[in-house]
Amino acid sequence: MFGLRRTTEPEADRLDWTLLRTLLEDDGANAALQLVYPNERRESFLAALQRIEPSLASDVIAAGNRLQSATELIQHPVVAVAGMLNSGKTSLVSSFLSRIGRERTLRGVSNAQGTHRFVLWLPQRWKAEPELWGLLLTRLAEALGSSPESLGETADEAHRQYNNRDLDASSVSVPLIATDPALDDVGIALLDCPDIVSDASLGLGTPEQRRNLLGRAATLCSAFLVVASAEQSRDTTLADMMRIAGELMPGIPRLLAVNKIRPKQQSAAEVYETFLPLMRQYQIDTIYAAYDFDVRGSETYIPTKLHNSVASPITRGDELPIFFSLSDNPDQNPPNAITPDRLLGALPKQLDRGRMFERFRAALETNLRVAVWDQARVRIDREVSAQEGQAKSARRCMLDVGLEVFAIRGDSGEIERLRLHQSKRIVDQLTAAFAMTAPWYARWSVGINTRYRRVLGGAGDWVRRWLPTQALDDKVSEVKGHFKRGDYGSLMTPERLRAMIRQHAEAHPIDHWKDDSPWEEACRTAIHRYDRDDFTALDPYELERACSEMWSKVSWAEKGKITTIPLVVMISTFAAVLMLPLDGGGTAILASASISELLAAGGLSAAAAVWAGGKTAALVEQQAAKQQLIDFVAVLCDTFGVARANKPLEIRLGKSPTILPTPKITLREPLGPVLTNVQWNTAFEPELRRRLLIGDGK
Ligand SMILES: Nc1nc2c(ncn2[C@@H]2O[C@H](COP(=O)(O)OP(=O)(O)OP(=O)(O)O)[C@@H](O)[C@H]2O)c(=O)[nH]1
Ligand SMILES: [Mg+2]
Repeated sequence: MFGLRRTTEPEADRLDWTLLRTLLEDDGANAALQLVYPNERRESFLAALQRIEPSLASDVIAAGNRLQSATELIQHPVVAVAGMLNSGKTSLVSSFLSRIGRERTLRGVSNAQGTHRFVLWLPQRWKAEPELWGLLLTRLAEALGSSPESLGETADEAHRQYNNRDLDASSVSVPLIATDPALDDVGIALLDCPDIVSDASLGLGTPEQRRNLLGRAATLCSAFLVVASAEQSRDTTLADMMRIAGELMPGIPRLLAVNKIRPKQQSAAEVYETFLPLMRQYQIDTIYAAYDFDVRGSETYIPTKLHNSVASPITRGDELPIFFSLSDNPDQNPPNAITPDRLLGALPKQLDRGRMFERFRAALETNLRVAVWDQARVRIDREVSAQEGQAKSARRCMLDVGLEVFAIRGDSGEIERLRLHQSKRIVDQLTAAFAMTAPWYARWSVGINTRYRRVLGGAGDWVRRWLPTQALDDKVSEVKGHFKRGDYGSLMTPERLRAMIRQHAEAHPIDHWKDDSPWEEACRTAIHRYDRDDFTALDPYELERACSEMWSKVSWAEKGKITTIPLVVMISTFAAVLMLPLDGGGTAILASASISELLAAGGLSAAAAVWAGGKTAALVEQQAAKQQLIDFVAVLCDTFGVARANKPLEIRLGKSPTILPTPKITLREPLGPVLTNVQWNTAFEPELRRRLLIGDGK
């Protein structure tokens, strides 16, 4: 799951939480994320997680702290004693305690004797070391989410706490702690857990809540002992518990204690057989068993004389089960003699502390790796992809709007060519180029003189000075009529832009813009910005060539007289386009049209046809139109708070795919809601793998 990890040299292979945490909190060169839009900055892994899903951030930190403190608690293992309802968990724990300790535990079959809190029994000696004690309490509180409470010294007080009599369901998570001198020599702590099936109607926590708590408590424990009674081998809760232990603390030893065996009903060998499948499925290290002390005939089977634990001996009156490890060889189980080392009481002495700790630490490392790599990283990645997806959708919407404005489509909807935004600059260029290249007989009617060729840069002024007002007025209303009716070109107002965005957003949503976002203002601003910032120009040399070609094709000689279209009509058409926004009562109008559409709108259909067929004309016009289209899309993205695409967009123009140029128009501030664009910092992942000790082959 985590690629190749060397298992030799354990020291070198240890996951260092302090080192890892530094990386997770780095918001500099090794930061996890780069926020590229609206402002470039870096964000650390933990900060991003905190922003996206705070609970995962706490999980990561908790898993890290657990690993850290485990190292400090290396010599002080805790064994969880969990299991089925009434199976004898508390009895098993009691068997390790002194007589006084046993009296403080609460045992019994009725609910009034049930364990409804987590009770951690610790060697008394541990309390004498304040630093150790503090660490233990902190860990316990961290694991269960509440600070522990001391178990009462008197039996009555302790029983009330065990049974959670005076409190409510929420205190299931407040652990109880007690010390016992009998555990000093045992050298381990025992965590007596409540069952995980108790009915929620008792007001003592739902099974769900208890299961969850057991999982959290499991992270404290370097071994897991599950208790069941002999007839519970097929109970699914038992398998559940084994699974919880395995999933939450992978690799730590799992032991099974089968209680209340009745010799008349089952032999030890049969018990072994019955639990064998469970043992195999969950890699249970050892099965312990205890005969029911309360039934006639058990006496010969219970190994009472072998008691070797430092705890008080268990005698018949104590009503405590005596567990011994089951052998797969029937001859080596009671009533035949067993050796003292097979008693559960001998287990703590036999545990290989070094090995146990290695497994414990490995489990906590795995948990930390899962929390960081499988959960947190995946969650952040999901967020990054979701944002990228949203940005893509929004950009696509903007491109479609742009195409609706700029594209001239054929019958089957394919894009034949692109229109030009008829900016002042473009119109001036057209006026100048057509005027400069016009033959003398076309120019004659406006008295244009070759002298003007050099000064035609300011065509607008020239137009105003030379064109008769009436002719211009007529042309304006004619051209405007065509644009308005949609015969030629397109006129865009803020209202139309808004309608277009809404319509295209149905297929490609702009999720970050809501109904109450400032649509009107944004649409007005976008049009205004584009009109002001669009400096696209036609290639002057190519334009001149295209114009000359056109003039040569529209002029002809007939009966000795040379005929051509009058330049004055053409120029007044161009001038009319510039008047459109003014005539609309404001500047928030964009007129776009191809040059041939423009000529046609001015009534110059012959010129329109010739221009449309010209190769140079198409080239010079399309080049500028592509730039204008992508600049328009960029302005929409800027205004609506979407990062511009980081690679060129592609459209189908005619029959072939065409890569659009990159936008040149000035980048401006977003005007309403913004879709932040976040990306992984490429330097981060290799470093994270290194610190998590994950190979590259994942
Ligand atoms: N007959 C018999 N009773 C046993 C044996 N072991 C435990 N008990 C009894 O079973 C009852 C339940 O034992 P507990 O130790 O309280 O069981 P528990 O698993 O802690 O129970 P909860 O905490 O309520 O889930 C007590 O009355 C014990 O005395 C046994 O081997 N034989
Ligand atoms: Mg109990």
